[in-house]
Amino acid sequence: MPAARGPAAPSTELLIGTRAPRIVVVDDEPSILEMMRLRLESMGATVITVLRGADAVPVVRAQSPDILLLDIMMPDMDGFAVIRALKEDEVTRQIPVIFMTARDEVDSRVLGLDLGAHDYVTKPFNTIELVARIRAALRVKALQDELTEKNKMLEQLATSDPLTGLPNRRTFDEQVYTEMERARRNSQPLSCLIFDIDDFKDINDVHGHQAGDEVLRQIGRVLLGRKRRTDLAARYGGEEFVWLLPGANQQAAIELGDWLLRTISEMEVVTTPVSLRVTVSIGVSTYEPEAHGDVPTTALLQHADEALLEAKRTGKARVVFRELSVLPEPMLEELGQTAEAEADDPFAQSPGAPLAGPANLPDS
Ligand code: GH3
Ligand code: MG
Ligand code: MG
Repeated sequence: MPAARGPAAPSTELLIGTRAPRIVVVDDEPSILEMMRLRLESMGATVITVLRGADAVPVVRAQSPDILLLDIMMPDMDGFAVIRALKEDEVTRQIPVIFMTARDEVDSRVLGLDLGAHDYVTKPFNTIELVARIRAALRVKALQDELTEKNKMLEQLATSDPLTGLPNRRTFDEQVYTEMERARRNSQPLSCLIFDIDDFKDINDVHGHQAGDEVLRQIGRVLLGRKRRTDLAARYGGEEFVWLLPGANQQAAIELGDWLLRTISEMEVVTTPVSLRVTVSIGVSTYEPEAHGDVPTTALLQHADEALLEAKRTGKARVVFRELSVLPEPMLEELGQTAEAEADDPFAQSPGAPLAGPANLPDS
């Protein structure tokens, strides 16, 4: 469909910096398409022409042009229907649309603008006016793209940890909620590992903060290298990490905890002037929807954290599993309210929640 031929010496009137803008032109009249192609290509644009209204949406989706020039009156699918479809789609919503209409009707212009068109031009075209309007639309598109890019960066900053590149606590707290819901719906287990570097303060004190940072980065790489696509591994706090395992039952989670314990303790962290070794303490808990029913969203992490404290208390460098407690209905309600009130602190101990005894694991 697109043809890359152009006149020998194209002008640069439409260039965005040094980039040729991509323009899709939709019209049911072949002679108009051809004329637009020649004109716009001669000004430095890359032009894709579409003869049928019904083809416009898929072509725009596939080509993601900088702007769309759209005829209104077309037999199979008119321009209004096309713009409606484009505005409904997240991916194509931002692309500025300029309506082209032969008719001098105010009504259809108004409707077009109301449907989200950026502008309109009237056939037959005055070239100078056409170019000015296209340039204005391209400027808007460039600003929008810049804004989208910046928003992406802000989103990245707000949701991930710059040192390790892992998602941060905020992301984890949001995701754990979704994953608990999903586990419940699908009657699938959901496990959680939370671990903390042992005596990390000493490492900073003895070897310096840079060395400590390198330990954190290397642990981040271990997690990124091993985690499954559906897992969520995050840096939860200073030297604390969490790993959420959809589909993993108690046994699978404990095995992974053992693997993590071994891998980290065998890992050599190369820093100048020395290489270091660290150990971690790991707390594990598993939510089995069929056994535990509706528990508060915070319960899984809370029990894993209890297990982590237990691991620290009993000598560090170990994995401890803690069974999620099954609560009678009235207590659940109470706990539900408590969990909501203390949503900011998922570690908050809920009053009156009896916890099952820790099931300690064979040392590895
Ligand atoms: P425990 O075995 O009980 O966990 O003892 P610990 O020394 O690891 O724990 P503590 O809470 O006393 O100290 C944690 C240390 O982690 C203190 C803090 O300065 C350090 N830390 C937190 N965030 C970072 C970081 O981003 N980089 C570095 N280098 N250190 C950090
Ligand atoms: Mg027409
Ligand atoms: Mg620590």
